[in-house]
Parts: sequence; C-alpha cells; structure tokens
Amino acid sequence: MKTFKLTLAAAATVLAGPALADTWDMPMAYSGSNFHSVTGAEFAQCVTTGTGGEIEIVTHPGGSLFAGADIKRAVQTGQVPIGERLLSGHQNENALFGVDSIPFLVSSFEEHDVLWEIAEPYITDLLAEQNLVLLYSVPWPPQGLYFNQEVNSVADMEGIRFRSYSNATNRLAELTGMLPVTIEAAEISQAFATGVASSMVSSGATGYDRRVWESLSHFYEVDAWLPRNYVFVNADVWSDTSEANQAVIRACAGMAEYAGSWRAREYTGFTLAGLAAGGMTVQRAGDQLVADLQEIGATMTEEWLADAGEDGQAIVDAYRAAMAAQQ
Ligand code: PCA
Repeated sequence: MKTFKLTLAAAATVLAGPALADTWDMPMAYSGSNFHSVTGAEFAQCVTTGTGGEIEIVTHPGGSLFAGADIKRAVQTGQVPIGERLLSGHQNENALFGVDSIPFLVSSFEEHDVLWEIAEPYITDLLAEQNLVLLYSVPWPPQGLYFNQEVNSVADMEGIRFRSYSNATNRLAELTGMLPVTIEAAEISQAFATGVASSMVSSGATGYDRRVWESLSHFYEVDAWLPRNYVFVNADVWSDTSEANQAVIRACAGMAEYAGSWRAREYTGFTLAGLAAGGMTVQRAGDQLVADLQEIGATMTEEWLADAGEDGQAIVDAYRAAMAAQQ
C-alpha cells in the first residue's frame, strides 16, 4: 500500500511538472520571402521563446500546408490551431471583410491606419462569432495595376484576362471589361507565364516576390486600396491556453503588427524599384486611366455600402469624419 501511495505521488509530480511542448502548425498563403511570412516567422519564434517552449509555432508559408482559400476553415474546424489569411478573401461571406478594399477610400498607409483603427473592433467581433480570435494584422502596400502592354484608359483593358484574389478584384475586372480568373499568389508566376492571365491588381511586393517581370511589362501606380493579412487562432484552442501564455502571444502579436506594418512601408519603394530593375515600366497611371478608375471606384463603393449595411456605413462615416477633423 505504501509503495502504491508513493507511485501515485510520483505520478502526480510528473503530471504537475512542466507542460509538454505543444506544436502549433501555422499555415500561411504567401511565399517564405514575402514580408508577411518573414513577420509571421518572427512572431512564431517570439512565442516559442516567450512561452519557454511550451508552445512552439511552426509556420508553413507558400500555401504548403493549406492553400490560402482553405486556411480559415482549417483553423475554424480545429485542423490547425492558428493561421494567416488575406482578410478580403472572406468578402463573399460578409461584405465587412472587404472594408479594406473599397476603391480610393484610402490611398496611403496613414489613411489606412485611420480606417483600420475604426474597423478593427467590427472585424474582431465578426471573427469571434466564427470561433476565431484575431491576434494581429498587417497591411499590404497600395494596390496598382499590372499589364503586359501599355494601358492609358479603361477602354484599353477590354477583354484582358485578369487574375483576381477577392470579390473586389473580381468586380473591378467585370466593371473594366476584363475577364477575371481567381488565382492564389503562390500560383501567379505560372499563370502569367502560360497566359492564363496577363493582368492583375496587387502590390509591388507581390509582383516582386513572384518575379512577374518575366511575363509582364507595365505596373501603374493607382493606390486603389491597401488590403490586410491577419493572423488568427481557433477560439477553443485559445481558451485552453494558459493566461501566462496568452499574455506572451498577445505581446508577440503586438510586436509583429508593429514590425510588419513598418516592413510594408519600406517594402513599397524597394519592390517598385525591383520591378523596374527587372525591366518593367513602373509609373503613375495617366489622367484618363485615373478618371476612369475613379468612376468605377464610386460604383464599387456604392455597392459595398449596400452590401455591408449599417455597420459598413458606420465605419465609412466615422472614417470620413476622422479625416475631415484632420484637415
Ligand atoms: N498581394 C496579395 C494580396 C494583396 C497583395 O498586394 C495578392 O496579390 O494575392
């Protein structure tokens, strides 16, 4: 009996000892060299170090574990505890997810920050309803237009095959008379090389990462919008995480958001220069093209407001009021 008691005591000590390392696989859609993926890898390292190895986050960039379109579902259903995804990739579920893709509402990082501060609580709530906890999010640089020819007006875009990544990009293609085809960033080099598409709206960063100068000739800076990526965790996994480890993860997330947002800014000029060095013509869109796009942007804004209901209107009104107050 005595031996039995001792054995029990020993077992209890083992159970109460240091928690076993928990590995969190983290799928990410963009290539390992992309600044979002670099930021995610640093976040993972920060959590692993900060939790003393109790939680080890392992990133899987480039869509290698789950393709971009499947990452949110994989986290929601607990196939993986954590992931990163393009927020506007969910605009088909709820228009609010496309709050960062309203054409020409914001056209700089500074304006985007004002919009995001207003919109973030709405997105946090929306994700919470879907069993997800928002940890951090980082913007992409401003979106411009890529072509394999000179384009001076929307009329010049007629019939071009256009790579889209969200509802908003799809709609832009429709309204400009182009033919949209949805393709993940990880697949675009091949899509352009084989002529599946010959145009897209995206940042200099993605064009640079995917070496699109090998297939395309022109990048027009139009600063249409700045979409965001976000990192999120399954809410059940989160509530099973100790308070101390939650605090570490929140702190690492705060640093990642800060560092990633600065990287996005620095990457903007660097990647546009890289596209030019690759042989592309990189320039601001001409007056006619800008005027045509503004008109399409106005239509898309009206459509978004109709879809996004009261919350969407409240966000846009609050943003416009905040900008007016800065004047
Ligand atoms: N790159 C991502 C989304 C926005 C961006 O700049 C992409 O093209 O898929």
